Amino acid sequence: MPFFSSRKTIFVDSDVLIIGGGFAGCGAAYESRYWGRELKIVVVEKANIERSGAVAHGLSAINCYMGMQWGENQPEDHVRYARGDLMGLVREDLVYDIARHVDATVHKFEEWGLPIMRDPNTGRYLREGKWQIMIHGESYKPIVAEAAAKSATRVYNRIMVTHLLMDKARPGRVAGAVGFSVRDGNFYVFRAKAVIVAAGGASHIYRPRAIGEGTGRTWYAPWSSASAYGLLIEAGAKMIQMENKIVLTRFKDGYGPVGAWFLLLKAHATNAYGENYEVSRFNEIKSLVGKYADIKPMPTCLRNHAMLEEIKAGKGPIYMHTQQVLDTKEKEEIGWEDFLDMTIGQAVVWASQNIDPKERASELTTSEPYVMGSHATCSGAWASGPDDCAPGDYQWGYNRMTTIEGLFGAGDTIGGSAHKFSSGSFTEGRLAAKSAVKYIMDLKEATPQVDEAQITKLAEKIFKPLQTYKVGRNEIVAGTVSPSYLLPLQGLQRLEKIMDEYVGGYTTFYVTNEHLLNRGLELLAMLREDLDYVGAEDLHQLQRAWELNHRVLTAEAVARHTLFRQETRWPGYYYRADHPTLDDADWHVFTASEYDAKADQWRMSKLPVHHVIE
Ligand code: SFD
Ligand code: AMP
Repeated sequence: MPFFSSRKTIFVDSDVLIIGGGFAGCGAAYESRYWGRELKIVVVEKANIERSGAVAHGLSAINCYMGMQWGENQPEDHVRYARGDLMGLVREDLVYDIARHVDATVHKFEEWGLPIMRDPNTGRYLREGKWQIMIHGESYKPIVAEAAAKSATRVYNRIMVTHLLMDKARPGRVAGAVGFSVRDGNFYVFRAKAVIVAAGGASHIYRPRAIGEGTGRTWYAPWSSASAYGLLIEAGAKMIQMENKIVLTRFKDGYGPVGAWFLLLKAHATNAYGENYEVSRFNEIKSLVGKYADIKPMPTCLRNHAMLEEIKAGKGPIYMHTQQVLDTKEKEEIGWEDFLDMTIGQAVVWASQNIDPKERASELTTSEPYVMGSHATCSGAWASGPDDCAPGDYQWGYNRMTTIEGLFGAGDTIGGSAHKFSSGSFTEGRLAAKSAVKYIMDLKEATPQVDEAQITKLAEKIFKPLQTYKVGRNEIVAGTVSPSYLLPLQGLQRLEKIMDEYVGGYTTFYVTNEHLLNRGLELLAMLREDLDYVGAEDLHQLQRAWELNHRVLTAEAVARHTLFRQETRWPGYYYRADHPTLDDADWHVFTASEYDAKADQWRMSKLPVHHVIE
């Protein structure tokens, strides 16, 4: 094993190990220190926490803020909102838990230097909408990361975590994680008493609309590579709602978000003939989803659905009428800053296509699907809830602990609680950390034992793509097609094509059925076999290889859950053409899966949806 034996193995012991220093990871680091003054708290991050994760480039709004100090909203209201938007299915205990603590998080952000816009008339935070507030957020991530860096004992940047480790003595318990440095190629073994996975959601599971050199342009960050799910699935954690992928309505080509335009600037969208399609299609939507069509505001998936039907009917392009609302200098500034803070590419589209938003409308379209746990969607791990408000069967230990002992999660990692966004993800990181520290204190045990033989085997596996490339490269004189390996990018493109064509991507208008899904699963199985032959030219490509592994495992979970749920619960996110309507009698439930890596088998089940808020 030449590629492994020539590398240094570095062992790092900690009390709390946080995988991923994005929003949830930063929250976890901050709160671990608060409750565990003497503990060794380690953050391991594949990029650099100063500018990593979905918020790397900044944001222009905080989308989850109650405003309880001004009596604006109560946590119960937020549960009703998230439940309605997700067509009835959320973990109300988890949503409530975040909602009751999220304001305190936002106040911390302001204290740490985040400029939050104020309404000059009231002095309160400037509302974008009922739940959202506007920020000058280009430096949102560095501000939040600084607090995390000061809290952690040590932050290990540029280390890609590839696998979780289990306790040698107690196989159901987590013991740490392994990964490699993307800079010097050293192999890292992290041993910890409790692990918090906060490794973000997934883009590039589905073929993006952008092509060629623009392929990296997606709405969710291209570096959100499904590790939160891949790591957990491989370890056998129970996952839920993996079929609940999200499709976003976005400004065409730049993927600029629409919230500030609809809610703050009060712009409206029409088809090419000036018709308000959400109004004209209401009765049709009602016949599809019944009472769910009456929810206010109209659930995100149904808004997508109305738009998709217009496009299919040949009434596109769909236009956001920016020109009707930018009637003052202040509004024009807000419009531009919305993109410059968060999605600079959209401002570039305007500049490069001679679009002055105060002169003419801009096109909207729907994105490719993403897998996330923090937006208007809730894929992720099944987690134990808070002890004061979770129903009995939602509670088996510590808050936010997954079905694996000692393994916690937050942000995109945790399923069932939609509408957390940046502030809610940080808050959930805090909640997970508080209970992880309690778990460690209660346990009073030494660091779990890891299996040396397992570690050596993993190391060989992790570095194998470098060897595969080095040997196989000799068989070709030019180009990238080799008889002995496939490159990470080739694997990624194959994955995206399978998911797009068989599991409801944009080229099929998000439609799939049992036959397509079964064929997709066959093709995914072949892709998984081929992952043993990925070749990596350098450490950067080695990271791509492991990101691909996490994406493929996540994609399989998505396909299996989509096959399992025999209804169309979220038209506009995806359609089961063979079960075209919503079916509350059989499917007012969470879908769950557990993967047994040794046997390579998936177990699917239903879990009850309890309504704890009226
Ligand atoms: O409007 C490993 N989001 C928005 N949230 C808001 O509050 N307001 C907005 O305005 C938002 N908008 C928005 C948003 C995201 C994006 C991309 C755009 C616009 C263009 C959503 C939030 O960003 C999101 O909810 C949170 O960031 C989720 O937090 P978290 O912690 O679950 O994910 P993360 O921040 O991406 O962090 C993950 C970290 O893990 C690292 N990582 N490290 C080591 N090993 C591995 N294998 C790893 N895999 C991943 C990552 O590098 C990262 O640091 S709007 O459009 O909705
Ligand atoms: P977006 O910019 O699309 O990510 O949206 C930001 C926030 O506004 C999220 O909380 C969305 O759910 C919400 N939102 C966006 N568009 C609308 C709309 N037309 N009606 C109600 N809420 C919306």
